Amino acid sequence: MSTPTPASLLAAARDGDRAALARVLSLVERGGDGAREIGARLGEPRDPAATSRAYTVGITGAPGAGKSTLTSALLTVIRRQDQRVAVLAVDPSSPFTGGALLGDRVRMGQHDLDDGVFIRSMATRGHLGGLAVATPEAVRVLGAAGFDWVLVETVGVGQVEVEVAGQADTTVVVVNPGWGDAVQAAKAGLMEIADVFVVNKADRPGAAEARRDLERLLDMSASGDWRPPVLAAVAESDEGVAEVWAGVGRHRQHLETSGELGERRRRRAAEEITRLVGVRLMEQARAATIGERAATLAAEVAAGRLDPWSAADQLLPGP
Ligand SMILES: Nc1nc2c(ncn2[C@@H]2O[C@H](COP(=O)(O)OP(=O)(O)O)[C@@H](O)[C@H]2O)c(=O)[nH]1
Ligand SMILES: [Mg+2]
Repeated sequence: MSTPTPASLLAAARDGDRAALARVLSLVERGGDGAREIGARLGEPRDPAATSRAYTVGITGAPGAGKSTLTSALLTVIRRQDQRVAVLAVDPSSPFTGGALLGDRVRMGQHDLDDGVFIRSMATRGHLGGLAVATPEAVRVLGAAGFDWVLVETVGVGQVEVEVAGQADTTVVVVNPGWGDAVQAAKAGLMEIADVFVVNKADRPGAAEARRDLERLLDMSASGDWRPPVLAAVAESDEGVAEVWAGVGRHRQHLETSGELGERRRRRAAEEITRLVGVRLMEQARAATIGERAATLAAEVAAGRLDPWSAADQLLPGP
């Protein structure tokens, strides 16, 4: 049997073939030529509306905050509204298929049999650009495959993770009760990207204080005409989860009526292009600086016979 081409896999994924969809996402994750071909094919959709159809919701916060539990609970709410939803779990430390969800077999069992739900863990494959490059492409693939919503779970620590989290249309930041969680979130840069705050594990002491801390931080930092609501939830028992989804809906409506959604997406597209140009330049830099000639120049610089600027000029002339 011949290997299917990226184009034929994408066509099958668009027609609802879940195995093909999984393989397309693997290509996107791996980067390189396969990812490039998928990207180009997505740019020429049979149905021009198809690729921009999915609305993305980022769900971010510290490890253990309850992001996967909340995401899983949201799936139920979204399915009740008869919308199709995909999850990208970009959390290398806890794959979505493990941990929280294995402890919740009944609920996930339902989703497993449901072709309106698609769940996928994404991992870095070590290629340049990694997740920051692969995630938006994966979201487009899922949009083309007919999902109305894509929930992207990411850990909100580290620059790349916060960058990925900020790529969503609406970003939900999950914190927990307990001294300093709100402050930690602020330090990680999450105040800037949060559209909705959720104090999850509100069954534990300190939830009211955590909400107050966040409101105070918002008093200092919030600007513009959307102030992120600060909601409480117990994701484990579905408490407050419908309200979280309603908060996301209000934010979406705000973005759509103000025209900011288009603006956000254009800004993200510009960032994505910049990132791809950066990857290309890094590839050129790597290609130019390996090999015998580079090694000879390095020896010259080490011996003090050449300055590093001139060596760089010889390998890759500047503008
Ligand atoms: N007490 C309590 N525990 C929760 C709640 N939501 C999630 N958990 C637990 O917190 C742990 C981490 O949850 P998980 O969803 O994997 O967190 P993630 O790392 O942010 O995805 C799991 O043991 C969950 O069962 C909640 O609302 N209350
Ligand atoms: Mg998780």
